[in-house]
Amino acid sequence: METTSTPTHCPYCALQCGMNITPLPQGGVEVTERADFPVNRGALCGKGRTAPAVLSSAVRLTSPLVRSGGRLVPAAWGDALDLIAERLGAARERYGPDALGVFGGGGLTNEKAYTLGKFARVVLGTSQIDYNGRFCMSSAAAAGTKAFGLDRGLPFPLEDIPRTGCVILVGSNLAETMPPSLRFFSELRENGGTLIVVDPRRTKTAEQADLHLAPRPGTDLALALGLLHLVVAEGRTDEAYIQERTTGWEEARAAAMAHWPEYVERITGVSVPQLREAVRLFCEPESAMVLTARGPEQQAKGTDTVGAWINLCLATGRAGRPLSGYGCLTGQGNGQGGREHGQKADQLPGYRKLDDPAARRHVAEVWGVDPDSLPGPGRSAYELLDALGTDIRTLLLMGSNPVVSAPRAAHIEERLRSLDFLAVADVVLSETAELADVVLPVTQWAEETGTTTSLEGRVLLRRQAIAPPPDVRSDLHVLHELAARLGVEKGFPTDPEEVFEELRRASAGGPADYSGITYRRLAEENGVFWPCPATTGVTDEDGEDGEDGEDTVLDALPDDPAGDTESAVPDVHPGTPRLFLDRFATEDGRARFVAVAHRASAEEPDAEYPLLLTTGRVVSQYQSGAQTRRVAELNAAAPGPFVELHPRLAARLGADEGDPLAVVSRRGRAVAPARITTAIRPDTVFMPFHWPGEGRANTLTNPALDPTSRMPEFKVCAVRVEAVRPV
Ligand SMILES: Nc1nc2c(c(=O)[nH]1)N[C@H]1C(S)=C(S)[C@@H](COP(=O)(O)OP(=O)(O)OC[C@H]3O[C@@H](n4cnc5c(=O)[nH]c(N)nc54)[C@H](O)[C@@H]3O)O[C@H]1N2
Ligand SMILES: Nc1nc2c(c(=O)[nH]1)N[C@H]1C(S)=C(S)[C@@H](COP(=O)(O)OP(=O)(O)OC[C@H]3O[C@@H](n4cnc5c(=O)[nH]c(N)nc54)[C@H](O)[C@@H]3O)O[C@H]1N2
Ligand code: SF4
Ligand SMILES: [Mo]
Repeated sequence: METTSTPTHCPYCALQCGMNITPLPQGGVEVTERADFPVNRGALCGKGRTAPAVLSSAVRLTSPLVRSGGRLVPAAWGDALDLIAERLGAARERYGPDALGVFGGGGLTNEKAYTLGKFARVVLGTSQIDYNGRFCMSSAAAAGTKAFGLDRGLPFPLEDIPRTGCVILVGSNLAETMPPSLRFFSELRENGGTLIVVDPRRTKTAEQADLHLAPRPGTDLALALGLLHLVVAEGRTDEAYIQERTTGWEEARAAAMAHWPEYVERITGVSVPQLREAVRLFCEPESAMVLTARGPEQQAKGTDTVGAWINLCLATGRAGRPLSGYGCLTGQGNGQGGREHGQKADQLPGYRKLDDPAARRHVAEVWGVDPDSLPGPGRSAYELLDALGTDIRTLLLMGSNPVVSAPRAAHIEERLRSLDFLAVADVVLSETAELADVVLPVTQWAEETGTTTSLEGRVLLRRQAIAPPPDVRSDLHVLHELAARLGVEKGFPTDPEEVFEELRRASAGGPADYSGITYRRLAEENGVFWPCPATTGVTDEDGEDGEDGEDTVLDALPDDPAGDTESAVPDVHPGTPRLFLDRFATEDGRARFVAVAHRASAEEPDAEYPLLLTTGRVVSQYQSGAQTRRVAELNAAAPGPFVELHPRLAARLGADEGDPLAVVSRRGRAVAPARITTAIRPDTVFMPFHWPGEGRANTLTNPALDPTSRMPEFKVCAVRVEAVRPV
């Protein structure tokens, strides 16, 4: 492999920070600054900086493992793949295709997510595929689609943030979860704009805010409705905008008016003067934004909650206008692209719907199959995991570690154990891989090429910088080999660019249209924002235009209005950094209000479980920790779980800093040391979810699902906390 440095992107979060990777003469690689990528301008958080440690880690997987005599033992690739194909084939024979489950991840590149979805539908013929993005931003995606007709996390680049007047950041702790992005908010404040943070905890992010609202977990819906009530009562609505660009205002207004400020104060614990101050800060400037993250979204009413925040934007004319809008801060490295290309239960590539006949025809033609052979929509992530060992007999898992990250995790662990057969492709022996019958060692980010789509909707090229270890193969190789063994010789290439070329055709004319994007463009430009249709049409193999006459969402979208994405290649679509400036992507071009009302969380405190548990992240660990718990520097900074609680609650329990506490919910019991701080409400405790074992937060969480998005309620459940007495 060459020894020069390669510009690429971080393997972890959706910011997809740019970095250079340089192989070192003594082996290993060095991460160096890459200042040309505008999102991070060279800055990296500790996770990104130390990501190479996982490449050279002694505990990374370097050979396939097959269970034998109860233990996982090294095996040859051919044998491991034969075994998987044989077991999947046998289960299909015996129980039918829907007994074969597939589970993917939002960290997988577009090429992998696309191929995994195609593999499930074309090779296995199963409807039972979903992925961990369901646990991430699915509520925001559902609400965005409802309101705007299209879900792209941010409808504008992050670079717009410093120039708006006010940002309300709802349930995002980006100072820990996307540290380099904090710069945009500091610049906002330097420019005279204001930042409002809504979080039950006074987080590092909340400390940066001009106003911090600390609602009781699970009450963001009431909070947003209370703010809208005040907007109306204070005459701050934008009537002309509502008339011209929206529908459904009367119903939404009536619903909001039932949420009097005093009533909202009682539900949320946010005082009326604070509500008024928030409305003033949001409404006075010419432009403003609302950004949500997992706080309000990971609730059994997440879709309605995000809908209520969008209502606030619409009523004040703050969507689809320059420097104004609603956005969701998507989380995983390819959290955006991962939800567009078909690993989701109800979806086909290009953000098409699996139950749409025109979409089925288009994609079936690209895949060279009969549209009627494509299965229908399957179960959502939690429901799929919950069905393991009953309806679903085998599982192929790529890019997730549900033993740590799924809600009600002890139950899901037991479901995984009850499978007839589990195959896991991973880079390390995750807690889920430990349960597998076959484990396949796959290449990591710096050892392979692929595209990701960042939280801005910017499609990026992650380039291979180094050669993988000898006995490690790519996920695409795994799917190619399994397809061949299951009788499908063609259509599963191992070359990512070849996959991307097909993805372009499959996405052409769909909402997330990538047909005008090529690897060459991605290499020459700093990414391209979708939608980016091909200006001349993408040619199918049979020589016909990829477009099949469906209505394209592009009819509803302006060309790059700011004109700031100059293409190096003439006569190509420049991509679309900013959406909705002329019209929304709905049929009539108008944004839709939703009429929603406050409702309680699925589980409210009672005498037995008097407190609320909420969960989230710390800066030095990533997700289930499968990767970051293998990095010494990160482990030193964040060695294990903890229970964050208020001094008053600690005093009541007789607990001192560091004392072990048992947190008990209806699902189970977890034990972790106390971390006492006035930064949390006295009625709430917080646990990060990055660790397995005794301190696993997800032993406690409630799998109550949002009726629309099927998102579990990670952010609220009822618990009691007990001091653990030495025996
Ligand atoms: N260090 C690190 N960074 C990450 C990740 C990681 O694991 N570690 N994961 C990435 C991924 S996939 C994601 S999805 C993002 C997540 O990024 P964030 O959404 O910023 O992360 P969380 O910590 O889950 O939740 C954010 C905040 O929500 C608050 N919260 C809890 N309950 C409520 C509530 O009811 N209402 C409101 N308004 N707020 C509430 C929590 O106190 C927390 O501070 O981070 C990405 N970046
Ligand atoms: N209590 C609680 N639980 C939560 C959340 C919360 O806020 N609170 N947040 C939820 C959210 S937002 C998310 S996104 C999920 C995430 O939780 P998980 O889905 O468990 O995500 P990761 O830990 O990133 O798991 C990725 C796994 O895939 C492996 N991997 C990485 N790259 C690749 C690749 O290219 N190919 C393959 N085959 N494997 C790869 C990693 O080593 C790791 O084992 O957790 C959810 N769980
Ligand atoms: S903020 Fe996210 S993308 Fe940037 S270096 Fe950290 S983990 Fe990587
Ligand atoms: Mo996420």
